[in-house]
Amino acid sequence: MIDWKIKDNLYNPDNVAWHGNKYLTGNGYMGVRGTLEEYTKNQLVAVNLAGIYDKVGDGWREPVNAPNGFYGYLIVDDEIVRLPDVTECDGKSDGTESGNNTGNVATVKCSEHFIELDYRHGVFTRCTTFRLLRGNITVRSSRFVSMDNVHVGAIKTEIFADFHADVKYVFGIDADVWDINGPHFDIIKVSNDGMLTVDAVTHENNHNVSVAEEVRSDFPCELKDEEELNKALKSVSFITDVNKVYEIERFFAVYTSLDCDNPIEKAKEDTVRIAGAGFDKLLDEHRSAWEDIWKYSEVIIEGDDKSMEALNYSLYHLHSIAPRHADNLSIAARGLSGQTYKGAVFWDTEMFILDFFLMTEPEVAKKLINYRIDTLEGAKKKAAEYGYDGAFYAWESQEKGFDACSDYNVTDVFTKRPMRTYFKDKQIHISSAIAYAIGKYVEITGDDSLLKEGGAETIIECAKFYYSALVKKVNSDRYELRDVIGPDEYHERVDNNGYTNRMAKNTFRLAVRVLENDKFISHICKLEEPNEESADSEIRSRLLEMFKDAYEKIYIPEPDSEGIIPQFDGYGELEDVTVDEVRSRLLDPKEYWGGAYGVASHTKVIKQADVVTWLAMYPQDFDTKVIEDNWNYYEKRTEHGSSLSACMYALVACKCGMTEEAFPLFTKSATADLAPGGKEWAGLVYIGGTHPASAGGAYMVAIEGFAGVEFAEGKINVNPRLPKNWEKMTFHISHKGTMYRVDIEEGKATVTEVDDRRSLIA
Ligand code: IFM
Repeated sequence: MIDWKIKDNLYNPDNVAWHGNKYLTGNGYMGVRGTLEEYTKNQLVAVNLAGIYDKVGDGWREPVNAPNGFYGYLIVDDEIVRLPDVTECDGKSDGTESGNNTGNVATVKCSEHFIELDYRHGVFTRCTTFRLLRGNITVRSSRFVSMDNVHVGAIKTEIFADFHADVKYVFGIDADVWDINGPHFDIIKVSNDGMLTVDAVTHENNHNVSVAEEVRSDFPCELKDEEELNKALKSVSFITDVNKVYEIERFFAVYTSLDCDNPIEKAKEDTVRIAGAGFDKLLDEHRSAWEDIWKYSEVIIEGDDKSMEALNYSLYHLHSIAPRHADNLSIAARGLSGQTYKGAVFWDTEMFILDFFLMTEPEVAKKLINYRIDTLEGAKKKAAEYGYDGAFYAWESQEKGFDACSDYNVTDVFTKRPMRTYFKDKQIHISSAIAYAIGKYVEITGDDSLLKEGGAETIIECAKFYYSALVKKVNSDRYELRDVIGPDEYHERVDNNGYTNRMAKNTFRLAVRVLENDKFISHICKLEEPNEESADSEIRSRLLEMFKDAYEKIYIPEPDSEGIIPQFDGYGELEDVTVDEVRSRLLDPKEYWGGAYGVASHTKVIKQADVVTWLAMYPQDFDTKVIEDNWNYYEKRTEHGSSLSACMYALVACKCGMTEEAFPLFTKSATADLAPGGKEWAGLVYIGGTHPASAGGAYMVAIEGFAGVEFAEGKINVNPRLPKNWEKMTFHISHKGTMYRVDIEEGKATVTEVDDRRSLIA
């Protein structure tokens, strides 16, 4: 059995960026990177906020990082003690030596250092012993951002030394935050008058981001104000008794003007209250909120602790970024790990993440879809801008459906010039993902309230969009979707991408079902103007006719004479080379493989699962032989350059009974944030972060792939094909308002209704 903890024992400055993601703690409102308290923006510290964005000058619009209330460092015998930072290290430190520091920063030897994450409860711990001239001093701290009250965080720091150390612990709120395209705060008001506070104002929309902080210690010490630019700081000073442990507790609260009218007052109020409660009580409440979350979401795998750890660690990340506190937020492609990918919501949420919440916490799934319903106006605006009808959702969606995707989303490594990319204009499959998600929500939960609350209208608008994008040659009877980009982003502006056409067909199907059901018609407000009843029924008939026709006639590529489904028109004529051959043609390792001149563009090598994503969604479209042949054909030609790729291949492999082939791909998805090696830098731009889609994909593989859970005719079917070491698997599935426990052993599954049902749909 696993202990629900991950730990890194040695200090290596090269891992600072990666560990920031790996050790992330979060509660859906904010994500705190797994960095040390003494770190600053130079080590990519971030308290990343959900749903609040800002733009400065020509930079990309991105989410705002709040001032960091966990900031603190130690001065011993008048010298700052800290680990050498990235810029001071040669990258070879093994945790026993430090680099040379400058100024009044002590040259220290660190004799012991570890960081640990309790991913059952979202608690981050660090412990470092510094070897100084007069003896050893240890700092041990544990911290969390509360799952019980998402605005607050708390940290307990314990300090002890084997000599009489003259200690000053400086702590507070660091408003000099890390920004990729900032600075986002035009005004930063700091105060250490009584309580520590920072009230910052964002550039674009004048949003206030306010943080307040209090300290508690139960030993005699001198409390003083400290001055540093853009930091609200105080210090406590004391002389240590030998080996006596000194505890300092700190509490902070964050509010923005999107949360309430007077965020600074609210932050102060919360801070007084939580400081009064104390660290241990807050920790208990936080832990019990996490236990509630795990009750129906943990997946037990007996016989393979590594897989159980990787899978539940992935689920930890999904829980940490789930917007439980809000009704109109979704999940960004890099979660709450920073500003990468503009903090924007992609198709990742609907196609890779949604299933986990649908099956374990449908209330959250509903919120994620609500974000799309709320941003329908933005999608309609985008469609109109591109000359389409209906709703063309943002490729990189921020608040109100604003598309943050730039026309120049990649910088050429050779010329350093921005390259025209077409993700925003041509990845039209995004709208179909939203319609698909609404359909799936209704199918799995049995709750059609979502359709009445905007879901039906959203489906219709997505169908209208595809209808307006259809192209028909004069002499042909079929409809096509031309000049698109499918999931494989290396091949831009292609015709009839099979995945896109198939997903559009599904959108037409859903729209027909909605229009045929009288129940929803009154909820599809204003099908079109005017909204009189007779006109409405005419419009309804016209839309029905259009969508039925489109459903029947949209062209869906068929397997060729070899059984291979062409990814798009003309794919078969491209150069057939291996992924390694394409890689060997790179002149620079950071060169972009796609676009007009990319090394992969004129070859059959693809970035990520494309046809195979279609097969994962609609295995019923083809017989197993075709699916297997296409899997074998495309897997060889896939770079897996996106973390969205491996899980789709694993899922399809399971559906063909190829468990052995699926297993390493499952592991790759489940360990995307656990194992080293992810892409972190593109030139000087940090592109790393956590990989929620990969985490959600790993869940899909475990539950829908290995365990073989399917929903058909209103029932749960379980056809297990577990990997060879998985002796037993236990998990819960929510279906149509009831929670079920699934136990799999020796190839047999037992599905039991859980007695203590809770209200599954809010
Ligand atoms: O949505 C994905 C896309 O499919 C590949 N590039 C990264 C995006 C965000 O994860």
